[in-house]
Amino acid sequence: MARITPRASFWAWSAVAGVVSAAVFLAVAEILSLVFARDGSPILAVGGFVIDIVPQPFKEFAIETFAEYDKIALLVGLGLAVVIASALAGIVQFARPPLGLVAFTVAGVLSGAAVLTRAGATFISVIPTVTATVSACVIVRLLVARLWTWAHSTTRENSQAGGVDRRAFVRLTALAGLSAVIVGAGARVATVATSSIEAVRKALTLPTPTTTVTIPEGAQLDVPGLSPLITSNADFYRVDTALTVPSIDPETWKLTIDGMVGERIELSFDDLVAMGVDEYAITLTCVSNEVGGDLLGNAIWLGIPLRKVLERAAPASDADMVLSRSVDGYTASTPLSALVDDDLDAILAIGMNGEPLPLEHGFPVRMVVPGLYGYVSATKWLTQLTVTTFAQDEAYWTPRGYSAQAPIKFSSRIDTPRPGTPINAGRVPVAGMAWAQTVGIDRVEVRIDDGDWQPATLSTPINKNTWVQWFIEWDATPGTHYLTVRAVNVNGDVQTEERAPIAPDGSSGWQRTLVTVTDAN
Ligand SMILES: Nc1nc2c(c(=O)[nH]1)N[C@H]1C(S)=C(S)[C@@H](COP(=O)(O)O)O[C@H]1N2
Ligand SMILES: [Mo]
Repeated sequence: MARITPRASFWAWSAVAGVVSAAVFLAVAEILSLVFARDGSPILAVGGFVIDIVPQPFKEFAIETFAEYDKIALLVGLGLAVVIASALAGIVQFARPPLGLVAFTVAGVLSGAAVLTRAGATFISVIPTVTATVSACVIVRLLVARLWTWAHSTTRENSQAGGVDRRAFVRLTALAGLSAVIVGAGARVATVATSSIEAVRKALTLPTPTTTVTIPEGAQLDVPGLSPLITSNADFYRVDTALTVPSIDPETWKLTIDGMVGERIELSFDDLVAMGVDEYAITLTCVSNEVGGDLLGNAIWLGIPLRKVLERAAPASDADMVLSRSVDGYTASTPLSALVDDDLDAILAIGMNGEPLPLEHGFPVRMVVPGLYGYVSATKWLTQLTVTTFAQDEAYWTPRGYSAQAPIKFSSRIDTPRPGTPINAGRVPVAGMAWAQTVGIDRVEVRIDDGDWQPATLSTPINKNTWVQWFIEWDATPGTHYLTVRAVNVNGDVQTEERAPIAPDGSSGWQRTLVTVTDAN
């Protein structure tokens, strides 16, 4: 008796053929981009494109939900979309050839377009995608044709031919799938392993600074649960639009200063270092930091004042903005006045806490400007400074719902006790951080429930550009309590109670923490 294969299983197999063809697409694209177009990987290009076009609320949702795993979540989501779409492509190729080929071609064209939107892409960058599209079309056509042969032989009730055709199809599908996985994964691993910039970074010796930062006596309070005064590189927050961290060799790196300048100049890494480096303690803050959030960090940066660097190009007097550009195309708009101000240490940083900049924090050169949110000032993987005007140019986030100019709103936060942690009645330290870059914190006040504002003890500030620590000792009584904190800056301004969301120019309001105190006995 002939064993008739049920119709449904052919649909399932056609879906498998589609997915295997998509795997072939990715494998071919990965191996070719490894060999001759590092920026040609369509999956990364599509991911990068999605990051640039998704509306801001989705980005915020992603950052909130997945935290530092936001990019992995994006890749997993893209992967799922690819599996579903390619399964459908296989099915339509089985049902209505050559619709599957049309689907793969459309996907190929869209991926190619995404590759071309990436900064620095040339027409060579699309060769991997084009070749991959052709390969996927050939494979899906071949596999589905085999599937047809098998489907026909089983309906002819010829069990022997049916078995042979089934084996031929399954064998070819398995072979294509397996080779794709091996080649694709191998190419990706090789790409990562051969990007030797981490080794270059490790081998780099930083120049000795002319002046160093002295941490004053009493700068660091000893309270459990309080953030350290200097944030370690490993714990430093990271925010950027880069799906893969750019690899830049300091040997070939250069900075171009152009636009409204007396002289367009180019500086190598060595030119920059030769200008002399100093240490600067500066607290960097992200505009996406919610009240009480942890998207800020304090580091000792090794760098060169931007005013010295810009001076060489002689900016025009009617310019009012510097558009800084990263190798990956990201841009920030910084007021020219902030970068040439003698009293403000806006720097090009090459070191962070005694090491060359970590790759994810902008290796080899980034900007750090005291008092301005990172998105308008702290360009990582810096490659170009264009002197221009706010009227003429706009930066990455400006058309995406954020202000072109954004000074940091001074603020304060409670690190301990954390909401929800059980507390025993008695003496409880309440402590946290406060920052008012370029101005300085005068005092911090804490309120328990609706009581009076009590002055907190402050740590000795390193300088006006860094955060300070504060603490009070609270005699906690059983029950639930609200702890509220606010800062007063050196100008005498009191931190505003008025709540603002992070868009368009940073959050505001007082942090209020609910804690539950239980009787120790
Ligand atoms: N090239 C590049 N530089 C960038 C960004 C970016 O997306 N790309 N993000 C900026 C933002 S929004 C912030 S808050 C800081 C964060 O710097 P960090 O990741 O070193 O903490 O980098 C800034 N520099
Ligand atoms: Mo940011």
